Amino acid sequence: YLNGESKPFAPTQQDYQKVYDEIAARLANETDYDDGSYGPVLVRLAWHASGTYDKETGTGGSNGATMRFAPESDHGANAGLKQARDFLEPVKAKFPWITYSDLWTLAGSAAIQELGGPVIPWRPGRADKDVAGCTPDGRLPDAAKDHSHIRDIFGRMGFDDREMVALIGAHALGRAHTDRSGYEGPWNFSPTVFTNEFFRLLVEEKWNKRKWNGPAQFTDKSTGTLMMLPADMALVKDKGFKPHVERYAKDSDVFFKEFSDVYVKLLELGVPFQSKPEDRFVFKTSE
Ligand code: DDH
Repeated sequence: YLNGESKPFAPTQQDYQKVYDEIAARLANETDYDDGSYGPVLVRLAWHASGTYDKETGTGGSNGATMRFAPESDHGANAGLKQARDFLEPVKAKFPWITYSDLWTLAGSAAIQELGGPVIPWRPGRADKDVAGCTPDGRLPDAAKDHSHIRDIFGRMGFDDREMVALIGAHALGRAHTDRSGYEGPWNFSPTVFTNEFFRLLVEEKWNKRKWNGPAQFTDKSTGTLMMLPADMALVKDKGFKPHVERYAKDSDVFFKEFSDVYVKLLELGVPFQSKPEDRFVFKTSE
């Protein structure tokens, strides 16, 4: 067996907490990256691993970690996520009993908590698949598109309007990179802290089309240093989405609660758990 003992190793919540702690320690130590944290790109890895889910066919989702393989690793939407996968390799080496699918989703949960976000209860149960499990290209959202595209993509995963808006609030974290998506810049001034700033700025700031040679994106009138994607702006143009943007802009607690619920749901799409929802672990955040 993997742990060198004669009985099969059945990891407990404590064992998974050790994995969490290792990820948290690496996040604290590896600050020579982007805005000082790998956290945002870990959140995106967990999302892109999960967001391929199709409720009709039951295919895709976090169960499989098929982004390890081409063609899925080469899908345009996944550009840059090798940084996140490589960041987690030493964790996998230290805890070889965890599947990549569990590790990537646990890392998403850990990153949100370590960056000051809500608790993201998590449970194990994902198995890795081989290259044959790769999902077709085109299942993740296209930033150049509008509200109807967002509803198509997230509707296919089984989410409603409120859940779609809450999920996209993850754009409080991180930034766009010209060498990955072609877009450029952070959504707010604290891209390594989980907040409701994305929504507040979406509502309160004036956003103009950026004048540049890159893809169409928006920039804030006040400083010209922040950005919104066309798909972000769709959230304030659409009647079904906008009320939720306004609720989250006004009330950070409500956003944290609703984000936690929907991110948990995202990470569990299509996973054949033996455990029950009430068996989820709540990990201790580092000091
Ligand atoms: Fe996103 N996202 N995302 N996103 N996303 C990008 C970065 C990050 C879209 C497009 C982009 C979600 C939804 C959408 C994060 C989390 C989440 C980038 C920039 C693009 C483009 C990539 C780059 O250049 O590095 C679109 C379109 C949608 C949509 O819904 C219509 C959701 C649901 C999440 C989530 O986590 C639940 C995070 C975090 C980042 C920052 C990554 C980084 O490296 O920093």
